[in-house]
Amino acid sequence: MKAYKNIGVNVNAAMGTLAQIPISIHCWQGDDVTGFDYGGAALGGGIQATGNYPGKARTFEELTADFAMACSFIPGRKRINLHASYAVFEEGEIPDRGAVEYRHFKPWVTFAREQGIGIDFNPTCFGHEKVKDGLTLSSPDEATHRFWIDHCIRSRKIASEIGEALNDDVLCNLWIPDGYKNIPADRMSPRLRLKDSLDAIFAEPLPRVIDCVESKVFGIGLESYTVGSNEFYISYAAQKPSVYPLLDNGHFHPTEGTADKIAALLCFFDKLPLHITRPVRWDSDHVPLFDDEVREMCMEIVRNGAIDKVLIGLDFFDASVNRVAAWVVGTRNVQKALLYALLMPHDRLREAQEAGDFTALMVLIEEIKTLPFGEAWAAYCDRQGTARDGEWLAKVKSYEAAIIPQRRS
Ligand code: RNT
Ligand code: ZN
Repeated sequence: MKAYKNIGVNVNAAMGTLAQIPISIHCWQGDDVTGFDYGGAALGGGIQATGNYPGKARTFEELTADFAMACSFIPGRKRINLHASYAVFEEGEIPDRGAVEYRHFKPWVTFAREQGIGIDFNPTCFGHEKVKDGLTLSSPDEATHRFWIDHCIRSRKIASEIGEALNDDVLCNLWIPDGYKNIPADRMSPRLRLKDSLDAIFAEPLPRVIDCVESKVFGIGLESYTVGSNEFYISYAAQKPSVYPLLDNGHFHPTEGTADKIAALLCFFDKLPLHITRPVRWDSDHVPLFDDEVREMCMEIVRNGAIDKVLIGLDFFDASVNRVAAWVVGTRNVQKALLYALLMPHDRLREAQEAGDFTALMVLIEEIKTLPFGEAWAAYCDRQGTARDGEWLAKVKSYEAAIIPQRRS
């Protein structure tokens, strides 16, 4: 890998750094965001999983088996990101979103320990009968917003107990679907109610929890108004030191660049959680590719020395392809993008920019694109004892051939 040496980059050091960057892999790619409560009520709230690829996981056992299979092909440090809807209820217990407790997540803690991974958490404020007229925390109906406030407080407590059990910080991310299909007459009242709800939810500091709020521009069926907009949550987080804004790169207008937002928010926040996804014209949650957008986001993380500040999470749910393969390729793509970013001579590039030598800057950035990156990635996979590209798909396919017939019911 002389080519990297020639531009002043140490490939070994880059691989060592990459191995330490945890990626929080969402559990919900494994079952199209169905969850274990309410027998898979329609998602709603602007999010959709499309496709009917056979063999999706239906139980805790199936989902964890699939996740573990995916993890075996993903190098480096990993976490699993859970939703409250993945509570594991006991035999005979009636699944109840409003009554989730830490005990329902103990099987996940055991699984995480076995896998040597961390856990992150999310209250699930969608796909439920208590969403009223499209609203949860911003609902004018007292019983409705109280129900969801209570659910969010419960979720934070669960996150805290998971953190205590694993001796680790747990990111607890709040996303709500609240919004309107048609033009509202009052854009402010729902936001003021959301603000009050958030104050109630975050009133009690809890150990081991990192709280964040996820904004969005619009959702399918909620095209005209989103209560939890970017401006709303950035402002909320800015005035609440314990709460961080989460950026999902599917949640902005299509020509907005999320990479640029990372560099802006890092000027003010000491932590910045991300959902990396692939929006295709909208928040479609396709599997992330090794593409310009993901690479550019990773460059901002690396070149700003923000590896410990940016909490990298994934958020996609493609039901048209093998779900285990989707996890593997999507996560590996993000790791590839991180490695790509780690293999850039950022000091040299910055010096060129600061000196006003935009010619050298452009030439260097373009020349980096054709360096033998594939060799570096293969060397990293070897070093981590994980399959190289070209070596894992056949194994996922034989796993699939074994499980699909059992999951036909
Ligand atoms: C929805 C948000 C949110 C969800 C998950 C399931 O648009 O991106 O993060 O996708 O919580
Ligand atoms: Zn998201």
